[in-house]
Amino acid sequence: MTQYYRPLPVPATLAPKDALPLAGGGLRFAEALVLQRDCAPERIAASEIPADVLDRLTAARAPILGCDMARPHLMGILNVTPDSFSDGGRYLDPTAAVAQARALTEAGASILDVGGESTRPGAAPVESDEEIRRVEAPIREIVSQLGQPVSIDTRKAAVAARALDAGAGLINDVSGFTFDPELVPLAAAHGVPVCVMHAQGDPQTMQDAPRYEDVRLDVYDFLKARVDALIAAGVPRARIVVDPGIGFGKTLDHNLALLRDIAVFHALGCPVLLGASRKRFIGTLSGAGSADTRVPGSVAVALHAASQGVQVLRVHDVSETRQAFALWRAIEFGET
Ligand code: HH2
Repeated sequence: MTQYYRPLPVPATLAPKDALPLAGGGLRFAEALVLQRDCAPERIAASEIPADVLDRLTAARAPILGCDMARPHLMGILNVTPDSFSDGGRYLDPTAAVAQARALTEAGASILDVGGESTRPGAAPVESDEEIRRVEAPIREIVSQLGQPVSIDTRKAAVAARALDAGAGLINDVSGFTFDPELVPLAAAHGVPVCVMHAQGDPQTMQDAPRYEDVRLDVYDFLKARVDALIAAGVPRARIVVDPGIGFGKTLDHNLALLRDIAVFHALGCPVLLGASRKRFIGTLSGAGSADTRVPGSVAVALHAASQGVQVLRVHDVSETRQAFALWRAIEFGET
């Protein structure tokens, strides 16, 4: 039976002397949980983890778009769509999009994630031409006016190609590079980093009845297979970011299980990205009905993820999340 290793991270100030660095960052771990299908987790010393897994858990990650992966970064969300669940219709005009990009940058976003197709549950697909029309001008303007790293949130090679030409530097695909067979070769040919996200089903039907044997381990296996496929196609591990895909074909319990054990994904040897901002499960748990009232819950999830060593947090509320991170890092790491 396959074993999966979920490190138990603590800040360096609280770690025992023999603790190891988690992904080359400021967190340490001296113990891990062994997760197995149909078995209770077992707690072991880090020294009992197989050497190849331990190497991937501890190795420093290469920078992504110039961002040092030894500390957490905020990826600001910029949806140039009429129908995104939180910011739909607000940034369709390129001038408004650039103004929001500037605000997100000033608030502390390291990367701006620009998307032209909503992938919220039930969303209808968008033709490539329309998606290109939405994202191309804003990306060109953001890169030329702000010089800020941009990722393109798309499932389509035609859209990604035009976005890269306009200055985007990372391809973020919520289908985990399974939707368009041309997207992997494009990423390899351009030598750009990618974010490979797990989703079960497509946006129109994914929330109908998602099912897993063990959501954490099923998602891990999917991401591992996609990382292996990307490496085989010429995208090295150092350029791959992994994301468990909160809300994409997941129930409330699935989302919570993934968040609780998110540190297991460090064993893939890639930076981990999390996108939970303002999503429906936060409303379900807190009673916050509209997306824009889910900021406190979103910040709580981002802080939890950062405490587990997640390197990139995809958020709408950059300023609020940054403030929470500043306090957390001052208390736990003595950074003032
Ligand atoms: N979530 C959304 C879109 N893109 N990309 C990654 N890597 N991870 C995510 O969790 C993720 C994502 C959905 O959120 P949003 O963009 O705010 O809404 P919409 O899909 O309605 O545009």
